Amino acid sequence: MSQAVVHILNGPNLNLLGTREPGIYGTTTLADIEALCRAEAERHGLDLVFRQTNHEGDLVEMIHAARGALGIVLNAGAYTHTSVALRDAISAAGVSTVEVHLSNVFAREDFRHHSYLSPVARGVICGFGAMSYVLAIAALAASRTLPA
Ligand code: CA2
Repeated sequence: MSQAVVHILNGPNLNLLGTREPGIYGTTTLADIEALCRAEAERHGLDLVFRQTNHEGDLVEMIHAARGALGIVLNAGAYTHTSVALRDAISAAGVSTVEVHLSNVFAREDFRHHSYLSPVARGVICGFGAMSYVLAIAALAASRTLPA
């Protein structure tokens, strides 16, 4: 029997992690985060799809492509604060989605305090760096046995 799958989707500029602005985002690269996510997924017997794009429409397509998955872990980057299209895609896909952020967006500029995605997300995890992703995978794994 095939294993449940979780899609980890990353938005704009996250490909630059570890190379710029280490004061805010640290020195961990996106490849490092992928490795941590793969280890966590394996621990829970989950398959993993890990993707990044700088384009809003591509993120919409990636959310559509996750239909039927156990869950999505989504760091939509700056689109979190601007995108009705991503919010509609999450609602339409009907897949349990955990919004994640590396930084504590509530400790930053006011414009980062509002998310178009949070109201349609299953939950939100922010401020734990790469661990935000790992915690989100653990939460989705637990959701297989816990009530919604
Ligand atoms: O904290 C997060 O994970 C964010 O989603 C990161 C976004 C930001 O717009 C959100 O408010 C919070 C920005 C990602 C940009 O990543 C960079 C990485 C290295 C250098 C420059 C940007």
